Formats: sequence, structure tokens, C-alpha cells
Amino acid sequence: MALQSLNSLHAFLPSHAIVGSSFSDGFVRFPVQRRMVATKMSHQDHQPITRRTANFKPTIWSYDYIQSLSSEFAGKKYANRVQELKEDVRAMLVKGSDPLHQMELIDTLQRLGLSYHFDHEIKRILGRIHDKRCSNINTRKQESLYAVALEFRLFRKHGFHISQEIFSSFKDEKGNFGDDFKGILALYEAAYYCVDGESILFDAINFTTEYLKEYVKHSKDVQYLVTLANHALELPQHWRMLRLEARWFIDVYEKQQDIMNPLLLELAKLDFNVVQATHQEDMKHTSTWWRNTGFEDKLEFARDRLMENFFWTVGVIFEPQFGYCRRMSTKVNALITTIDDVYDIYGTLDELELFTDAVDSGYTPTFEEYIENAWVSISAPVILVHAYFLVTNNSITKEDLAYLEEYPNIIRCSSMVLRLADDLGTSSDEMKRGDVPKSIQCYMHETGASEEEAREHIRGLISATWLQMNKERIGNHHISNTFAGVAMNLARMAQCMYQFGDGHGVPDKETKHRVLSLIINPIP
Ligand code: LA6
Ligand code: MN
Ligand code: MN
Ligand code: MN
Repeated sequence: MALQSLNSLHAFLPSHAIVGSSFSDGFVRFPVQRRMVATKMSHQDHQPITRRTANFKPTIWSYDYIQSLSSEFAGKKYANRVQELKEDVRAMLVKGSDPLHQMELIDTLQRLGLSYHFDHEIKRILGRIHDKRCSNINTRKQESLYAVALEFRLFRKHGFHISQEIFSSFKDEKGNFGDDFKGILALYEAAYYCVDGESILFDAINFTTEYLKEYVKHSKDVQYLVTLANHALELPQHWRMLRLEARWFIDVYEKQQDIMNPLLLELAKLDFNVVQATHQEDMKHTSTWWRNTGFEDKLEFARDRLMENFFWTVGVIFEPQFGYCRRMSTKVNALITTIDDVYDIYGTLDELELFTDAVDSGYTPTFEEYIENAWVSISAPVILVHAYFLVTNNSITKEDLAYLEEYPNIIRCSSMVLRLADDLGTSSDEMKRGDVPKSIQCYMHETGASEEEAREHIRGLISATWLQMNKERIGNHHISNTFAGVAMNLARMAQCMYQFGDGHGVPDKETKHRVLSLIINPIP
């Protein structure tokens, strides 16, 4: 894990204003390997206009199919049962007296995708445990690494102050954190809440990663904790798209007969299906809108990715009450994707100059120049500023608007992760079709690094950006928890979408299965 790339980030973090259209790359299209799709004479000079095509596949989700979706879980019967089960779980949660058990239950509720029902109770319980800790720091003396790490992660996740120092007693002179697999797994997950400069947590990420890799390599059985460790090594919980994580964990939890609570399992499955039914209604709404724009027929060169654009919004905010935000954000995403293709594929330089003033001829920018533009050109600021208004229901003050206009760091960080994850997943194909160089290519060009070295550098930058984002969340009175969640979820969603390549552009691979399991198929 290359966390040392932090310095490169400072290039984009100072809040100087970045001018220019959020949709424009600002760089020239390279005239390489263009495939001709349309040739016609331009009016001014009678030269034929050559346009490229990316040969994007058609959508696999037809309008008729989407309109045919209907879920039995939309009915009253299931809503009532969810209500009953929720009351049972609430009782279980609040009457617990052992802090560790309560925290384990909170953790399980989070992983099952249920914690949003119990936000108030969870805040109260953690607040009470936090108060006790503050008044008597010695109570932690005999506790296991597992218990301390779990508590640390929950405190940080819910915005309670807790110092990295609580791990110092577990660390020996060599920088090792012992030999307790369960504790080390918990420390690994906790350490991702690290902020810039926290060296104990920094070391903990490195130690636990190596330890877990070795451990899972040598363990033959597929016991529960090994399953969790393998999953964590792929991506830590803190970086994961919430719904997909819930869907995955529900299956894992069900198989775990010795710890599984049937009440929680029933609620998790039912709630997942009920929430999914509301997502289907959102999707049907946007698909009618999309059909009415006529883009899918008129703009053949562009990606027709309405379902994928909706899928992004499920990653960004899944709770049923935010349907309006999902619907509007899907429209924003669909327009962004279309405009991006006008720029990157269809438009000629002359035409695009009408929109873009910063065009140079065949220049590969330095990495820093690239980054300064690219975190905006990925359009995450457009997505997030829209989302800000869509999820904020109290009045928005002039100060809030001024804060937004400065491109606050939480928006910069989220955008940065989206840009870098997108480059990791899409730039190989983009180069083949003659798109501009992206972060990987700029870095290689500037430093002489190999592609794998460049990719490692980019992954390090993503990690470093998360440390910045962790810090931005703390004590920021301009943004609600909901919006902070949206910004972090966009970064998570980007890491999800590009985990195995171009999940946004390629409709029939990983994304298809994910859409089926989150949006189309209920849990049996
Ligand atoms: C990704 O395509 C794309 F269209 C985006 C604008 C990314 C975010 C999209 C959402 C959430 P591509 P480029 C709709 O990889 O040209 O072509 O910036 O983006 O690399
Ligand atoms: Mn682009
Ligand atoms: Mn593009
Ligand atoms: Mn891209």
C-alpha cells in the first residue's frame, strides 16, 4: 500500500478557484486510429468531417423490460412486517447492557444494511459508551485488540472523538500488533479511518495487510473470519459500496449458523427487498424521461447507459426516502455521460472549441497539470453540487453557497477518487480509441515509470485522498452527515464501478450481475 504519495495531492487541495466548464477536458483530441463513422462536408472549408466511434455496445436494459419490473414487496403486507421486526430489533438494541455486545450488534446491523433504521439509537448508545470512556480511561486496560478496534471504528464512523493512541499499547518495538487474527482483522478495518499524519494507524494498515495476506494464504479452511479477511483485503469496509456490501453480507451471515440471529436475517432480507421495490419505481420513472429525450435513438455514438447511471445513484444514496435525489441525479449522470462522449468521441476539434477555450495541439500535460483539470472534468463536482441541493432539506444559507462555490475539500477528494478510479478502469481502452492521455499515461510520460508502477502510484493517491476525506468529515458545519455520506459514497461507488475495468461503459459483465442482484432480483 503506497500511502506515501500524499505530497502529490497538495497540488489540488488548496482552494484556489478552477475556471472552465466542468464538462470539458480542455485537451486536444489526438488524431490517432480514428475509425470513421460519419463523413460530411463542413460548411466553411468543404473538408470532410471525420468522426470517431467507440463502438459502445447497446444497452442491455430495454425500456420495455424496465417498465415491466414489478415487485410484490411494494405492498403493505411486507411494510407492516418490516415495522414489526424493526420494533423487535430496536428493543434488542437498546436493552443490551454489555457494551461489546451492543457494538457487535451495531456492526452487524451496519453490515446487513439495516443501521439506517436505527440511527438515533446507535448515536445514543455510542454516545453513552463514549462518555464512560472519557470519564474513566482505565476501563480499557484488559480489553482485547478486537474490542478496542471495533469501538475505535464505530466511534470514528459516527463522528466521536477517539485518538489513535489507544492502539499504542498493542504495538511492540518492531511495529507489530501481536498475533490475534480476529483482533488484527478488526484493526485493519479500523485503521482505514486514519487521517493524515496518524502514524500508528498508518503503520497498522501496513502491518495488518501483510499479516492478513499471509494468514489467508496458509489457511485451508473457509471459516467465517477468513471469508471476511479475504473480502477486506480486496477492499476495506470503509471503501465499499453500501448496498453491494449488504447484499454480500446477508449471504455470508445466513450461512453462519452459530452466530446468526434469525430475526436479524429475516429483517435484512425483507428490508432489502422492500428498498429494492422503491428503486425499481425510481428506475421506471427515469426510463420514461430518457425515452422522451430521444437521445438513445438520436445520438447513436454515445453510451446508452441509463441503468448504469441509475446504479451510481443507488451507490450514492440508497435509502428509500431519497427517491427524488436518485431520480434527478440519474438524469444528471445520463446527460454527463452523453456530453462526455460528445467531447471524447464524436465532436471535432473545431466544434468543441465552441465550448472549450483551453485547447493546445498534441501536448501531453505533466501529471500535476493533468490532475488540476481532471478532477473537475470527471464531473463529480457537478454531480455533488446537484446532490447537495437534492439532499439538503433545511434552508441553505448564503455562507453555505459561498462554501460550495470554493470547491470544498470534501468535493475535491470525492472527485479525485472518482477521476483516479475511472482512469484505472477506463484509460487502456480510451488510449486504444484515441482519447487524450489520462493520469496513468501522463505519469508514465513524465517520470518514465512503467504502466504497473504508474498504476501503483495512482492507487497510492486514492488511499492518500481517503485520508484527506476522513479529515474533512470531522467538524464541518457547512455540510450535513447526509451530504458527507453522499460525497464518500460517490468515491466508494467509483471504486466499485471500476473495480474490474470499465463497469460504466461495458454493460454486460460485472455491472450486469451487480444490477441484477441489487436492482432486479429480490433475495429469495
Ligand atoms: C465516465 O466515462 C463518465 F462518463 C463519467 C463522466 C464518469 C462519472 C459518471 C457518472 C457518475 P469516461 P472520462 C455518470 O471514462 O472521459 O469516458 O472523463 O470519462 O475519462
Ligand atoms: Mn471525458
Ligand atoms: Mn470519456
Ligand atoms: Mn475515463
